Amino acid sequence: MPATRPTKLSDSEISAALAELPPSTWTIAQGKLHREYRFADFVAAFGFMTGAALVAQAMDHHPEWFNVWNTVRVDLSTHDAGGITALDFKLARAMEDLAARQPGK
Ligand code: H2B
Repeated sequence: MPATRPTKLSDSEISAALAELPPSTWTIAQGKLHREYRFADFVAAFGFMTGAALVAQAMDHHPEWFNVWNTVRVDLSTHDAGGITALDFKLARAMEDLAARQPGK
């Protein structure tokens, strides 16, 4: 683990960071940064997850997620900090870039 991990963001910091993401994509649900992706099919969904897994491992910051066929539901929070941190927004932005490279529904 790096010597310093980001600290939990305040509600106003979260609102500001959400506003930087594409509209109507990520929300806050149960204290986590949440998004549901729909892809063309399972291969596209799993392609996205494969890319995201490599980014997550490189960041040492891992998503909670659920996949069924073309759908991937993602919940991001920083367990070590007990909430949402800048790392969650960094991973969300990387996921947006990866999702844009997969065929959508
Ligand atoms: N992922 C997430 N989402 N939150 C964490 O606090 C976290 C992680 N901590 N991945 C990392 C791993 C930690 O457990 C290791 C030891 O660095």
